[in-house]
Amino acid sequence: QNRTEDTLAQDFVQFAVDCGVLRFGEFKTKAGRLSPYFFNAGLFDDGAKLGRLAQFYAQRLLASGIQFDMIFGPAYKGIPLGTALTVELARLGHNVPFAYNRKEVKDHGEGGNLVGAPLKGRVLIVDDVMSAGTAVRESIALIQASGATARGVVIALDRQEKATEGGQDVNHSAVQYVRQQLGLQVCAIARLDDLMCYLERHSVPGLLDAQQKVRAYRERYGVNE
Ligand code: OMP
Repeated sequence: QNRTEDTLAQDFVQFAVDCGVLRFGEFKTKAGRLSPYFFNAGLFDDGAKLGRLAQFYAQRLLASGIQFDMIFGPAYKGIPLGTALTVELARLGHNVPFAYNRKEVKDHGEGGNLVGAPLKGRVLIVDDVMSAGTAVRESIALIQASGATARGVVIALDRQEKATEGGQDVNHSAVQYVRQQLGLQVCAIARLDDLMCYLERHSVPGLLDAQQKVRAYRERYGVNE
């Protein structure tokens, strides 16, 4: 696939910029890297934006051919994303069960930390961003502990940067690790390459050197693929 002609990804980057979800400046990532861009999925913050976002996820997911029996949205951000995607898939004629977890283990009522449909069969994880890969590993462990199989991951943005292991940078990305070492299928609506392609054609108001900064970041922390 020629990523420079990936119109779905370009439309998505534009949509994320328009929503203020994708911003340029100086941000610290969870892995402690100083990033010239940040994707904050929490700012898909009204019904129309969430509906449009779900369409992007569904389109990418259905085109990927990943086979799954149910959807899992990891707390916190994966919950609205998974919900919106599940509703959109049902609208398109693919009704599947949905589950999510809570971070705090409940000791009364129904107990446990899983909510929704029982975790079983081939599970698709829905999340926002993969950077160093910490979040997705937690979801996979949780799914396995329930006796289900983590089959794939769909994310909005693949930052295509070096994963970390024991606090050290390694030479593969989290997405590469999940694909190659864990054998899961991964699809992303857009990746850092698409973002760079977008920056070649669009200027960022108030920021002359966004393209240069993102390129330098990719050189320092990015992986080859
Ligand atoms: P990893 O767990 O290192 O893969 O980082 C993924 C998480 O980092 C996401 O689920 C977010 O909580 C956060 N994040 C973003 O939301 N957007 C970004 O652009 C970058 C990060 C990040 O901190 O790396």
